[in-house]
Amino acid sequence: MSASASYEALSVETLPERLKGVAALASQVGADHAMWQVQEVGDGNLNLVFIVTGPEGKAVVKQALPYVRLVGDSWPLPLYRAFFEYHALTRQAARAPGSVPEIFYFDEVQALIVMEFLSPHLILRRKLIAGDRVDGLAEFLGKFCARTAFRGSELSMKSGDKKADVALFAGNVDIPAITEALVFTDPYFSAEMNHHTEGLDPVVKRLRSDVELKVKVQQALQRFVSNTETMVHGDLHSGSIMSTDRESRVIDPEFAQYGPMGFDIGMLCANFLMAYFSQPAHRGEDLADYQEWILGVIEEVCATFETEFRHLWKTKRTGILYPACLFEDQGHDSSPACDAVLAGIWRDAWAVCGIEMHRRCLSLAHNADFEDIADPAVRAPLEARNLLMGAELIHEADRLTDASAVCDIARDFNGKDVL
Ligand code: SR1
Ligand code: MG
Repeated sequence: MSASASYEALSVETLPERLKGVAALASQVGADHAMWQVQEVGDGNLNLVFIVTGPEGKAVVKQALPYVRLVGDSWPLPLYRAFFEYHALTRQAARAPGSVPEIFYFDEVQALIVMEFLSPHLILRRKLIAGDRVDGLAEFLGKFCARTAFRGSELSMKSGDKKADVALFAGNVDIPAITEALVFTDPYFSAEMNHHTEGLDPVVKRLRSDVELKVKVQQALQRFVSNTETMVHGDLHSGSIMSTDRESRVIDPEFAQYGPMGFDIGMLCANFLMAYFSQPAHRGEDLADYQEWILGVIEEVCATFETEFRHLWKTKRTGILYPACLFEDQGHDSSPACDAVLAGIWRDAWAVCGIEMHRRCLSLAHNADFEDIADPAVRAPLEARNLLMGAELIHEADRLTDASAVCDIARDFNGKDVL
């Protein structure tokens, strides 16, 4: 495919002919493109995702569409998001080695990335709905969040490099705008694309009339748009993680931007909490055990994040922030400064966590954890627990001591009839 050809969406039929000249793809699957079998497997909200199978192996071809797939061409979306996804993947690979799929090829004009086919990995959200456990999941995710948060900030980066990267990612305008609207704004009024489960009206009314809550959410949005602390994945939910029974990778960073260090871990914990609250509709006898396993993952993700962040603080603090010349070199302990930075991260994280719990039940893009529950009479009370806990997290974000306190709140809501 010529690099100068104008953009054209691929199809199962056209892909072999159009990509036969991409050596990086041929070297993965085999050179004879007549032998390639192509499946389109994209189940996300935005893109085309093809699995190409050839005599020598498999690869994934991900291509952006010029509109939001979930909605259709009435909602145009720039192709340049593939550029930011590609650059985010290269940074995540450098900052948290082994955490993302290997990238073989990027074509900016065609907005496509050829990457490693992960097998036998499945989307984590599907595994959580099925009741599967993943060894090492919490340690992997805690380290991913801590390493990308720390190494994408001036705690680690040279000031000039950080500024250049912030400037580069500032070009990713329309994708973060989706988050600004769908995550931080739409849940709190009757926005056009919103929908929620029948029966939830009293809870929705309560949230939308809570002015203090709306102020706290707007404060979180203000930090999201103006605080360029680190490069965040920007959409780190259980649909952006692929796992086997013992190995995981993070995918899909097209929402990457420079933002608050607590954003990713907050969104991630929200998705585990939604998995937790939805379990009564998915499990039988093993319900209590499995729910406790999920809470254990949340606690371990957060504990690993703290341990890894403190370790990086002690051993890799090479940036302009909290330099050794002001602390260790003068015989002054910098741990209280690290404690204060972590306290700010958790404050942001728990607010984002509550907001994500709201948007997945009230805004446009819901999640399968709840959506797969066919009966609204079963779904609504589970979503209500989730929504009210989300509000408590937003209100209490400054005061929450740690993840075990958050898990205790979840246990409390899980035992209540709130609708
Ligand atoms: C219109 S895009 C809706 C959602 O899908 C993505 O995965 C993000 O979560 C976004 O908010
Ligand atoms: Mg995605």
